[in-house]
Amino acid sequence: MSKIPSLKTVEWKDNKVVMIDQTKLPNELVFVEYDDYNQVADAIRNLVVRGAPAIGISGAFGLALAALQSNASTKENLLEDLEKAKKILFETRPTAVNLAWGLERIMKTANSEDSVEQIRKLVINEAKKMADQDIEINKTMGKIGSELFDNNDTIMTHCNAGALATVAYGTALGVIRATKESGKKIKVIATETRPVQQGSRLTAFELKYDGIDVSLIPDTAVGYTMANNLVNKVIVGADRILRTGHVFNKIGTYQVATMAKQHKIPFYVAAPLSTFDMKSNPEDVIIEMRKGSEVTGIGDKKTAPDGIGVINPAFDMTPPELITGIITEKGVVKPSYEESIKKLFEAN
Ligand code: RUB
Repeated sequence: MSKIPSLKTVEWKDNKVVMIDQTKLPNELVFVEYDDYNQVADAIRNLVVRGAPAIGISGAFGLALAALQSNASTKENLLEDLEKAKKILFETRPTAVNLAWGLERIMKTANSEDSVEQIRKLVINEAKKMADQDIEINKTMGKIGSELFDNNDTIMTHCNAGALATVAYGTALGVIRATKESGKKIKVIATETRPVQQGSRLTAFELKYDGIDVSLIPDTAVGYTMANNLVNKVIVGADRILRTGHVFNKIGTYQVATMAKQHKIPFYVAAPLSTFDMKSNPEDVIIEMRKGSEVTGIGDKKTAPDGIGVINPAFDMTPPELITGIITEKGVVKPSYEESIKKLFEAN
C-alpha cells in the first residue's frame, strides 16, 4: 500500500467533485470524478461515498454542481433547479441526518443572494467551506475525545467512522487518531461489519494506512472478546442522534452496545453537531432497508441459495441507557441526555 499524503474522501477540484470509490477498497485506491449532480446521487446510493458526514458534504457538492449545470438566468429559475436536485440527492439515503443538513445549508446560502452568478459562486464556496470545517470539527472532536482514553487501551469500533466516513480524519477514528497522537499506546479491534464490510474493507484499511495497530474480528466475536477482557472501551460514530440520546448507527451497533453494558465496558459515540436531529422521535426515523443481495453474497460471490427471504436493515437504534458518553466538537455529553443535549444546543 503506497502512502499518499492527505487522502481526501471527497473534494471539489476544477468545478468537479472528486471522490475515493469506497466500493473498490481495499483492493484498489480509485478516484472518481463527477460533473453532474445525478452522478453524485448515484454515488451516494451505491456507497461509492458513505458515512454520515461524507454524504452531507457530498450532497452539498452535488447541489454546487447543480448550480453550475443550471441554465437559469433568474434567481427564481435557479432555485427551482436547485430544489429539483435537492430532492434527488435527498432521496438517496434516508437515515443519516447530515445529508439533509448539508442540502439545507446550501439552499439557505442560495436564497441569501439575488444575482444568479453570485449564487453560483456562493454555493460553491459554501460547500468548500463545509468540507474544510468538517476536517477542523473532526480534529477538535478527536482532541476532546482522546481525554477519555488511556494508555494501553484496546478500543473496539464498529463499521467505519473514520477518514472515509468524513472528508478526512474521522469521528470515532478521529478520536482514536488523536489518542495515538497524544502519545498513548492503543490497539484497535475492528468488527467486520457485515453485510458490506465497512469494518474490514475500510476501517482496517485506513488504520493500517496510518500505522495504527488493528485486529479484525467477525461480528460474531464481539461477545467473546469482551468476555475475555480483550476490550477496554468501545467507540462508534452515528448517523443520527435524537434529543433524547437515541443513537442511530450502522446495523449491529445496538448489539455491540448491549454486550458492552453486560461486560461493564464504557461505550462512547463520537459525532458532530450536524448529526443531531433535535426534532424527530425514535419512531419517525426511517431505517434504510437495502437490497437482499448484500446479504446473500459477499462481493460477487453467492453464499446463500436463491429464492429465500432476506431482512437487511442498514441501521439500528441504540437507546441512551447503553451509552456512556457522546463526544462532539463542543464537548462530551453524558446522561441524562435529554438535559445535557438541550444544554449543548442552547450554548451553541
Ligand atoms: C455508516 C455508518 C457509520 C456512520 C459514522 O453507514 O453507520 O458508522 O456513518 O458516521 P454507511 P460518523 O456505510 O451505510 O453509510 O462519521 O458521523 O461517525
